[in-house]
Amino acid sequence: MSAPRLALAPGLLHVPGYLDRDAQARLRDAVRAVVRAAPLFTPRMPRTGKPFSVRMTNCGDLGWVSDEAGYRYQPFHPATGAPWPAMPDIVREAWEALAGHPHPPQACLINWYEPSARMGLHQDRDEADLEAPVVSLSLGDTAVFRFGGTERKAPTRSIRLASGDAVVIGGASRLAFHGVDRILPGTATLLDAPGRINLTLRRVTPPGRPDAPIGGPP
Ligand code: MD3
Ligand code: FE
Repeated sequence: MSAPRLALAPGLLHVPGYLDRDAQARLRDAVRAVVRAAPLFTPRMPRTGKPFSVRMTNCGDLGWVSDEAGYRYQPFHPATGAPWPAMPDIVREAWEALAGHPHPPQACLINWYEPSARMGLHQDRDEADLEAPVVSLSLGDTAVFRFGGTERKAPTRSIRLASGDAVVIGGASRLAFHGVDRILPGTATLLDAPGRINLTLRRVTPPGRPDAPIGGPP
């Protein structure tokens, strides 16, 4: 039995309950192991240095980081300098099942939202390979998520992303503006603390061009 897939917009697929409870627990445990090796860090806004309310870490060959110097992908943790931990099997399997893309993911960004955390409306455009989709997996408390069009002024829609949900963002939606308006604490029992984990799986460099410039100052 495969979970129903709901097309929210061209190229934008929501798969509610993609991970059953057992798979959610496996993924939660895998995230805990990543966080032990690569502690959560607080990213800062380019130029201003204003801290994000979301804390982050990564696994896989490349990880997304942000500080006064800009947004970028890099192969090491910004605080420890260690290479990012390997991507867990369950993360790779989700990409295989959902991405419909011939190359494996290079980066898995792990976002931790405490109940007060938000993510403002933005586009994901720090990847040199915009042909590949982004795959998102949610764990823990439900998020009120907003997305719009490829221009900031386009109208937006609100959806809820619950524990176990997957979203595939590709095609005409790959550069859609999106953000997290709020977390609904107490909507899940998976985690020890109220809050939400989101993983985003990505290709970063175009195939065959492993040294293509990635990210950099905006
Ligand atoms: C794009 N993360 O890390 S998941 C990010 O829930 C980020 O933590 C969000 O945006 C999070 O850059 C979103 C990926 C996602 C989900 C739905 C979308 C991206 C989307 C709908 C439209 C466009
Ligand atoms: Fe994003």
